[in-house]
Amino acid sequence: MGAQQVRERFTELYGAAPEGVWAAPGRVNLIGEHTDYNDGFVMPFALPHQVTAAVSRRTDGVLRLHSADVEGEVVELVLDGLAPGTDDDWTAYPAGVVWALREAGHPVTGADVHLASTVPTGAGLSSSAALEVVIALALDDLFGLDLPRWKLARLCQRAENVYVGAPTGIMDQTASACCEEGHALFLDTRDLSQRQIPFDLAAEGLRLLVVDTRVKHAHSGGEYGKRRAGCEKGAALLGVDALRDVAYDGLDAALEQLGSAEDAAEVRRLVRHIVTENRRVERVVELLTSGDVRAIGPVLTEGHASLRDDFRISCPELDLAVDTALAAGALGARMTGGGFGGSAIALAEASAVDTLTKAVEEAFAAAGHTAPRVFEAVPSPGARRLG
Ligand code: GAF
Repeated sequence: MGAQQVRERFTELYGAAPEGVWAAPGRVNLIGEHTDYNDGFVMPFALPHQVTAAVSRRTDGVLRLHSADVEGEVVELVLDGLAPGTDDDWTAYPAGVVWALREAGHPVTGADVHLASTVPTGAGLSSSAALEVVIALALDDLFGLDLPRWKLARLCQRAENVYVGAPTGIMDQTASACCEEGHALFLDTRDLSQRQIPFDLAAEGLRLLVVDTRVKHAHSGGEYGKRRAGCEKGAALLGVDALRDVAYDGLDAALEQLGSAEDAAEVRRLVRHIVTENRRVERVVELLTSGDVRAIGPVLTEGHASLRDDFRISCPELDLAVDTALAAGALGARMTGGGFGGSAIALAEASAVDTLTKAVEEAFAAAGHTAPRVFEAVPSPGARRLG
């Protein structure tokens, strides 16, 4: 939805024009899955799909929220009453950001907000991070906080971890806050150092397709937390701060150290995924910076096998999307995001896009799955003020 429409709706709802309009995008993760809470590497890029927010300041300690995407009236919350676990619907994300900003000592005294999103929800494309980041950026601007982008991302992550109660890492919020058009973001989640890696698919005659399987996922459910706990157990057993500290060359020794007991098998699989996935991110960075874009395909596909077999977070629809895309000529394909549903991505020659899309749609129909949503992902700008 355009900035003008969001501005007009805000004016209708609140009786005065907003002070400004901001946008923050969803993301696709190219490679580096579940590595972010292991201090590892990730490589997302921003989608053109975004959350747009019209916002004005208030001085009376009240937060008013309205979304074009959710039925219902304006929701009114008192800032002093905001506390983790008190909201269990979409308002927890913006309210959580306000809570996190205030808890960190930033003088936010209230706001009126109207939102509209084009990021599919529950599709593994970071609709919640986009919602958090657009609020954080708007309040940062309006209250003159002047926080660096990485810090806004950290506060949004805190909102999600503590206020909403989802034990996620830092990737999605940083992607939404820091990505740049035409680039993928190589992020070291240990020290948050970043490199913008040029990723201009069109110039190479390539396309990246997203297949939203329409299988909804949620990170506040138990499986994401179980994987995280398993990785932390692996790090503790290996005597390292985080699995990031297990070198690729030392993987065999680490797996041996974990032993072969039945109950060690799961931790061994998790460790193997994280260590090999960090290596895959480095590999993709090397290939992209040397201009060998097509060669990242097999690395992406290898990442899918690791998520399916070692991390065990794929599902039949994601596997079908990946297998069908590969059989129809994709250079590489993998699930993207947290898993247990959501989206897959496929890298393909521009000339193969129609065949591939048709093949995936037909395979889903034949398997009796809900029709997937297939679209092209173009590396787009990160969060910004629109007016
Ligand atoms: C979700 C989480 F929010 C991220 O922090 C990350 O762990 C991702 O799953 C898996 O890579 O999107």
